Amino acid sequence: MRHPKYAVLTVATIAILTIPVTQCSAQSLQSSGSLGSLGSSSLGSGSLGSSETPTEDTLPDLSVTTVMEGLDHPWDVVAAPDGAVLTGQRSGGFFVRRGNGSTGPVSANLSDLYVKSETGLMGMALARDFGQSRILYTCQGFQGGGITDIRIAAWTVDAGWTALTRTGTVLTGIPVEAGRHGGCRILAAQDGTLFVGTGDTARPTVPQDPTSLGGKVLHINADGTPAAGTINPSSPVYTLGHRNVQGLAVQPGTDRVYAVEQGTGANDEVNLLRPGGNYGYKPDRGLGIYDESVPMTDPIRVPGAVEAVWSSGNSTLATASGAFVTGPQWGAWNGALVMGALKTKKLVFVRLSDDGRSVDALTYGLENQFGRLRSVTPTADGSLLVTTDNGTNDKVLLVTPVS
Ligand SMILES: [Ca+2]
Repeated sequence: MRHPKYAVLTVATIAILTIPVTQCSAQSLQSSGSLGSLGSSSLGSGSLGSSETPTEDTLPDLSVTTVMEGLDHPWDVVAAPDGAVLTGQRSGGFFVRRGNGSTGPVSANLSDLYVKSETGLMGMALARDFGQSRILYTCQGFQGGGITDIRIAAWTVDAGWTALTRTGTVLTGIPVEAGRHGGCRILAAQDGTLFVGTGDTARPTVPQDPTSLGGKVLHINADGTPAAGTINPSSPVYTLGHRNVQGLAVQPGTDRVYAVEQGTGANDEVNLLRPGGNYGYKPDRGLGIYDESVPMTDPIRVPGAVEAVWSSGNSTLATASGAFVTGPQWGAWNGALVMGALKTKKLVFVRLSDDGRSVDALTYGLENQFGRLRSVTPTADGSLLVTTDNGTNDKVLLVTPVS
């Protein structure tokens, strides 16, 4: 019998939709309703252990503003210190809303962008010293000179947010096949290093192959060399045994790095990363076959596999990103990890235990209000930027809790 450790909580609601972008018309949104349709089978990981007393911690009402719209699969979004918000479409093209409110494209040479299926222009991160350096990193499909891979590019952007200029290639050789499970998330750590979450390209041996950069979390210096603490000093592989890492976040006030993966037919995962950890995905049970019936974490076939901090149980939500929300405006959810969910079209908030190794509470926001939700990025004032992934009139949203 399964006993989800976290509570089934009172509904999160959306209160207000304000539209600053010229073409929009205001509309009111209704409450997202009861979570009653989500039984415990949808909510929990049996690995979380004993039940505990449900809490009644309600997520604050969420005010939602459209920052940009009319986009095609904006994968990631970053918030700059000058108030600019930049997104990139998976199919190519950067778009900005500047601090002065003006919006528009940002020119960039993406002539070598490889776009196929889930792969294209994906993760973005501002360098920690962006205010001085104006450096942006992207993770993108590449095709040129007979090579097709996924790589990390470095760019600088001008003060007026009109043009991105490619300054170099930080890392090459992240594998790509037909585009499925291409990853790819970039996390700029406080010390200037980069964590990179990659996908396994839907090939059976990639996640457990220490020589492949697919199905891994990589840790590199800004020049692309392996950061200290990787499994092999000559390799950027930091952790292995992943399916498709699409969320990476550092917990504020700690040095804990969490990774978010989409499950197969079950068990989306939140994982607490530790150097050298093997997270137990091994889809090579049949020779040459990508066997997605294997567990997301398989301690039998992967001895020592690191169990997930949280998993979604018998179904998947399709968690595609992760970030921590901070500030008293989030009430009882101050400090929670939030994930964008594609299939189930909502934000998923989980509150971690003090030791960071389990989840104490879970709730949802924006359910079925804006379609599939891809990325979540905190802003300096504690709000949350969210990208939609619907393929038609996609948006960047600004989500602010209302006390
Ligand atoms: Ca796992």
